[in-house]
Amino acid sequence: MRNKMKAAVAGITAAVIIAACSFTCLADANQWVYGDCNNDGAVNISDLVALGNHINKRSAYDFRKDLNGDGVINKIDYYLLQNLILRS
Ligand SMILES: [Ca+2]
Ligand SMILES: [Ca+2]
Repeated sequence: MRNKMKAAVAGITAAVIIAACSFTCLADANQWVYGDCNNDGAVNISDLVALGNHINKRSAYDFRKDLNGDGVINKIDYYLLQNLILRS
């Protein structure tokens, strides 16, 4: 009974380690900076211009420009980004 318990704990531990490693690898491969609308790795006035152009052209949805994550890209996201840049 104890051997089965030890084997179960070892299996669960291995699964947790593998899952943690996979998550870390995915996080590194998909690094994205909140507010980086033009995907250049920095958050600055260029992102505000990109977001403004996106709103004016009503371009296709892009998760990078949806700062509040409500599924819509609009002036609220623009103000959020504006505040983010002003505070940095
Ligand atoms: Ca950027
Ligand atoms: Ca939004």
